[in-house]
Amino acid sequence: MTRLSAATLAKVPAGVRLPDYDRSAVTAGIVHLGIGAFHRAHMAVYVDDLLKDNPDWAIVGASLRRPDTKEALEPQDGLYTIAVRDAAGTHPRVIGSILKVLDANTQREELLDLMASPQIRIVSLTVTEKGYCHDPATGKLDRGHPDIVHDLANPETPRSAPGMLVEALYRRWEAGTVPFTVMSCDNLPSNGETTASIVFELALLRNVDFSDWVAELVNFPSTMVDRIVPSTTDADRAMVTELLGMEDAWPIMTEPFTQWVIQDSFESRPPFENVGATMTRHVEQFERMKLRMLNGSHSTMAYLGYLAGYEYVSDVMGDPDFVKLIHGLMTEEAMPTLITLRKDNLAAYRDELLERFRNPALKHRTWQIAMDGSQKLPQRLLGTIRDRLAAGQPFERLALGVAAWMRYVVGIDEKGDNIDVRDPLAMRMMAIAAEAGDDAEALYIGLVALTEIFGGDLSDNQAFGDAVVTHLESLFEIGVKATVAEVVESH
Ligand code: CS2
Repeated sequence: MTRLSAATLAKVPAGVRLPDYDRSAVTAGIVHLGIGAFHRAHMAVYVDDLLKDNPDWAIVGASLRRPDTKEALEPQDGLYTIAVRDAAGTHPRVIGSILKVLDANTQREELLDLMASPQIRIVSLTVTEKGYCHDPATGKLDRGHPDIVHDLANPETPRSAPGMLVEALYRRWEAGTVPFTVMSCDNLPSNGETTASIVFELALLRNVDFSDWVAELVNFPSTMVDRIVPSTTDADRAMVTELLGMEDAWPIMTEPFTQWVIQDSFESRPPFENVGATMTRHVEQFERMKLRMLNGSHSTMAYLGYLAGYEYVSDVMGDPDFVKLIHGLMTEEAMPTLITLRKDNLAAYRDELLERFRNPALKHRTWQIAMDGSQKLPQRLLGTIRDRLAAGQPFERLALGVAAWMRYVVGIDEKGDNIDVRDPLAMRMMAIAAEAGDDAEALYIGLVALTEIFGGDLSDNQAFGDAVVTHLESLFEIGVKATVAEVVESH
């Protein structure tokens, strides 16, 4: 079967939107580390909209872990389809903004050389929470992380994303080239500052003068990124192939909604505001709103929903008790902590989120969201809980989210089947769970001692412990659905 590529693009049926610029005339201005589905449904689409008027801002992507994206996109000359889906239908569009994908493991020199060249003015990242090799509770570099240990010993052949940034910046410093802007697009709190402190610490361990240059000249704008992007399935691939009349090995399914808020602190950039991004000096409040409302709800739905047997977020939204729980979590517990935002804006944001979660065409698996909970909990639920505790206010639903995570990482569901728990701390968490058995208190004590998640403060907090253990006992004794029903009834 014909495959989507530069040569076959003209044969794509009318009705599928195509790049509106001459791809052979665009050049790369951005290197993107972590060329996963999210980036291709988000930033790459904004850049696709930019290229007609700003042809020197295309993207070269790099995959740091697996070569699968490169292998799929290479025969397609970087072209792929995004299928925007909701109840009203599917809208396919071919994206052309990614010129090339490099595999960091086998093409490291080529990648570092490109990152060091003056033509690259932005290096952006979606390497997921764990890709920052940091301590999620404090945001500081984890010097004991195996990839960081490797990169400290072998700075010229780095493996980690922070190590790649530092080596490329070092080469620019040595060559007298102005630095690129580092733009994190991951769901971390203050992602610019967090990245800056990690990169700066690594740079300092490399060379003091170089670290001064980094501190003085490198921009690390924070961003808030938002678009729901489920993993692509074989059925999705078949659907897109049918729509295109030719094969696309790596299409992306996503929703109509998209949002990008960027801290307006750097000059060498394309006019992102012309293609729908919001440039602002106050990105933190958007980030916090999104992490606490969208992602906090997502994680809570993921753990509870998975255990209750709901495969997709839209299934969870079909259960009225779960909807009440999530509505209450946002309205009563998260929104009051977002004091810099107007209440009516927040209520509208909440309602829009509930609508997005309901999207029946988006097969967003609870298992997918459940991944890497140890890296996600701090910014999604624990920060909100800290604020509630400090204000002396209740946080019952948030505590249920944390308890559901603890129940989930035990690795056995309510039917006695194994759960495929994916998390950098999975081995440690499962050992803790094996020791605790179904003793809720022992499980809590074991898990809360992971201070890289809970910090020293929550580990020692009696009110936090009481709230989580009460829910955990209930999850073990009466199960998820009955626990959720009891919690929503009590309000
Ligand atoms: C999700 C996010 O997988 C997850 O953890 O909560 O990927 C979420 O879909 C995005 O942040 C939406 O912008």
